[in-house]
Amino acid sequence: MKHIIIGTAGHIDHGKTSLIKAMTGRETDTTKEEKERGISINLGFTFFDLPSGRRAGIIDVPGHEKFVKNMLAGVSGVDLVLLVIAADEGIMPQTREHFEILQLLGVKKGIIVLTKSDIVDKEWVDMVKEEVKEEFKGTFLDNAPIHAVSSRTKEGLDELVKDIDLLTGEIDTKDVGGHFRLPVDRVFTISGFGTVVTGTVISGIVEEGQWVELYPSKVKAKVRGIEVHDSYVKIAEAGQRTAINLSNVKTSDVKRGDVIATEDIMEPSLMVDCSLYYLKSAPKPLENRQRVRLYHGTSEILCRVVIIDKEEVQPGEHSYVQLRLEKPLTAQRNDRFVIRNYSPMFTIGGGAIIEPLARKAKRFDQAYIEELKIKESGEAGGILENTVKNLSGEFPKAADILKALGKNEEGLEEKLDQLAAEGRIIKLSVMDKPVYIHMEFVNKKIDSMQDLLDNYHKENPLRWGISKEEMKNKMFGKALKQKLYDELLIMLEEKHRIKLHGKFISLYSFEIEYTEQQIQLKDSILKQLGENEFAPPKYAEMEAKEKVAKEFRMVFESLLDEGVIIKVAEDCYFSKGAYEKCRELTAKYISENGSINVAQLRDLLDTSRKYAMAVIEHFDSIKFTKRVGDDRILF
Ligand SMILES: Nc1nc2c(ncn2[C@@H]2O[C@H](COP(=O)(O)OP(=O)(O)O)[C@@H](O)[C@H]2O)c(=O)[nH]1
Ligand SMILES: [Mg+2]
Repeated sequence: MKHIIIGTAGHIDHGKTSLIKAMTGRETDTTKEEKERGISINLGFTFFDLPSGRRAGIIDVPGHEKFVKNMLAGVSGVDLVLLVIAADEGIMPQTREHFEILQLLGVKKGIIVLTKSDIVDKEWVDMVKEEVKEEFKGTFLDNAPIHAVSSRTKEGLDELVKDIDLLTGEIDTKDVGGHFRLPVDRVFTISGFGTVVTGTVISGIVEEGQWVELYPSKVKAKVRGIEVHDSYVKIAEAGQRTAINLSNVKTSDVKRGDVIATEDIMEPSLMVDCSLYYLKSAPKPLENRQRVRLYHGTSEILCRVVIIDKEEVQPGEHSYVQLRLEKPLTAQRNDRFVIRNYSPMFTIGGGAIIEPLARKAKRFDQAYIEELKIKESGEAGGILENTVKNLSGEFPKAADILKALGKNEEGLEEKLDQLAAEGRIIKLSVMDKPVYIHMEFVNKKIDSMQDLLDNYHKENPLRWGISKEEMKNKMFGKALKQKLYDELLIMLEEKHRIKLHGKFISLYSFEIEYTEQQIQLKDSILKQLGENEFAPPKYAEMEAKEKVAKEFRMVFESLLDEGVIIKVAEDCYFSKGAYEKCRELTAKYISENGSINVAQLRDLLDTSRKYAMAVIEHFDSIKFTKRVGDDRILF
């Protein structure tokens, strides 16, 4: 399943909060102060059910200049941004600043929403549209849809929602394979529960009951409960807005800016190396050791910028820098960040973290700069990893990968093992030669499998899921060998992505839940089968006693899936108890008498010849008994 976060951005009073309310019916300004002053101060959270059935999380950010810090804390997990511009005012300072931040953080998709269309005329709207197109030429918003709407009259909202639905459909699957990480944006106490933190899961999955680590304090805590969009869940995944109830920590131990993640995966550091883009709009060059504000995830940390490869950085230039932090930061390679001027506060640049655990760099040290370049391009494993990614659909062995690389690769298998250890690829090794597939390929498959299962569970709430065979045909076809498929399924279950029930696959957290009426049907079926256990009634006879044919079939099939009843022959079902008893009696009879025939079985079970025949043929077919002339012996 895809999890999507939609975020707002734009100048204060341009109608962000009103737009969210008009679309979702829910208010994101929730504090007393926000309501009284009529402005957003902190982040607002809600969700939105799109026409396609997808549910998107929504983060509404404050537009006021003074609260850009809060905006930054919200925007790091956003997939699709609604850049809100009031049609009467047009582009304003925080329209630009928010846009620059989105660009620096690598947000890739957006829609431009011109609000308050009800208070301007059409010519004016057209003029603002032209202004907007000009402004965003050559950026990620070039060619983004532009919608003129009114949250007051609701004009244009339907078309906007349609485009939101369309664009969210194109968003890439998140990194559920990586380690679990959640930058904390709120912390509070709920009496009787204790500490609750909220945030967007940016990678991996988190499960009820697991231990996590708080960074940078390195305090360990246990996940007591998880909530996503106001419902309790067992698991939350990358891309979901999540509230986590933690035990073993006090509320005062956690604050916005901390990261909750898998244990022992990161080390906080006071120095990080980065590739920095210094904004064209910055008013003067960036000086060495200038004090700035760093924004990463939901944290704000003061630091000094040591410029490694230049005397100073001119507006519009790129540079390698080392940030010397006043408080420890817990980051991973390739994380994005933003820097703002110390005072007055405005955004001056941003980029990616290249080395989260840096050693002290000397300025203009060529060897150090070269090392940063290599780390930045991620060369070493990159080409190999890409090759595995491209071939994944064919389930390649090392020899296939070598061929596709087109050059002799020293120690290929060790390198593949290394990628597997880093969680970038997966090695399946049940066959004589292992097969390697890329995590991204697996994640896409998991997504489609979960979508299929989600729909299936909705339509068949009493069945244990889709059969393994059907799933294989739908997802992989013949390209995947049965043994590899079985191993893949086991691995997916170990990662808690799916659950296996005999020959069926379900979502990991799926449980069959009977309604009152279904429980009555279940009891009735078992009672009827029990009354005459070796001469049970036919399906139609049992069904005829109930008024609800469709429900009856659902319950009946679910009992079959579960093995509570067993199909012995066409339209002949035994309860599990009767079936086992019948097997025991037969085995005992044969061991005492050497063999059994149909008439003897009929008398043994005190049933009719028809049923005895059905039972004995069934026993032959499952190789429990074997036919010798007219007699059966044990197989
Ligand atoms: N006429 C009109 N007023 C609007 C519209 N959307 C918002 N407003 C008004 O503009 C003001 C600011 O709206 P708000 O949603 O709080 O802006 P935000 O600061 O961007 O979240 C409020 O007084 C709203 O009632 C609209 O579509 N039409
Ligand atoms: Mg607002």
